[in-house]
Amino acid sequence: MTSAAPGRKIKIALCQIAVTESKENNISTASKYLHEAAANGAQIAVLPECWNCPYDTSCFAEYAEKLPEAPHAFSAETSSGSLQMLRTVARETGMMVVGGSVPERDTDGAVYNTSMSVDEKGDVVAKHRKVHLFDVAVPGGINFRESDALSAGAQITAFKAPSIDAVVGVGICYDIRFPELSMLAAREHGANLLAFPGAFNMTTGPAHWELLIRARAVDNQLYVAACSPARDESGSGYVAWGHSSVVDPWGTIVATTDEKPGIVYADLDLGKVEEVRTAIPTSAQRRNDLYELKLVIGKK
Ligand SMILES: *[C@@H]1O[C@H](CO)[C@@H](O)[C@H](O)[C@H]1NC(C)=O
Ligand SMILES: *[C@@H]1O[C@H](CO)[C@@H](O)[C@H](O)[C@H]1NC(C)=O
Ligand SMILES: CC(=O)N[C@H]1CO[C@H](CO)[C@@H](O)[C@@H]1O
Repeated sequence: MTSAAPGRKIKIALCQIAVTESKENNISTASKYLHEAAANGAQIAVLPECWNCPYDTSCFAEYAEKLPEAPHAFSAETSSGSLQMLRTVARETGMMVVGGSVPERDTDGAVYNTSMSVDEKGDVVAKHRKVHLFDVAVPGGINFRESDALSAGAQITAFKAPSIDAVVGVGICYDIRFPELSMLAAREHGANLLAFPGAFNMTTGPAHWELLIRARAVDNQLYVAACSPARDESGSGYVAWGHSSVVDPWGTIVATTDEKPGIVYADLDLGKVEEVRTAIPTSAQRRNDLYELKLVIGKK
């Protein structure tokens, strides 16, 4: 388990960008936000879910790109324009980036909702394919089936970020509703920070967004950073709640925002993770003789 020196602060930035139908423009917007975050001293930045593409299952296949497996060393050329931007900006600025999520097309044609994380050298250090797909059919209400357009990932994802003393767990949106994923990132991988690119809507946002971020932070005693796209009420598309937020291991909201485009900054004191875990030692007092939680696949 990583333990940062007490008082060791790192700066995180959540880029709450407005996503439009033009992939090229979205890529250049994200690049602009990331440069601004780095110029303001962020050591790690998070992009929203689905930051290069409208959040609409009919768009996923069209916008999907081929993405390499992690780890993958920096190279000046990558077939994915979205990933190339992430790794170029990371390398130029020396800032780590949890690259939100984008639609990924696998060699067999399957499309995944995938988050690429790159370190400050531009190397891909983690790739998370959304594990829990969002399928709902409310009688007389909404009908949204991600599994019509996407395939599910099969791994819990976390990566070591030695330059900031962090182990970062990554989940995408709906993944935050499944406490097991966060618990395993914390317990099996030693995460002290969880990053969730997410796009809750105008019903689930006010009801559950903050609650779930705080819940995952408290039950795992670590930092949680959740990054949403900005709200766009101009068209017929998906309306995101916004409110990108960072919560500390005590459950306190350390930084948040409204629905507008912008960057949320927070100073994380990773020493606080150990402090809270010592004060309320739930991790040492588990009754593993009564219950069990274990990774079935994918332990690294
Ligand atoms: C990933 O899944 C979410 C639903 O939680 C969806 O809104 C989003 O558009 C998907 N993103 C991509 C890039 O496929
Ligand atoms: C948001 O999603 C929930 C859960 O699927 C659904 O019940 C609700 O109607 C949606 N709200 C809006 C405003 O689309
Ligand atoms: C936030 C932002 O600047 N988004 C850009 C995404 O791309 C569109 C064009 O399709 C621009 O108009 C937006 O400004």
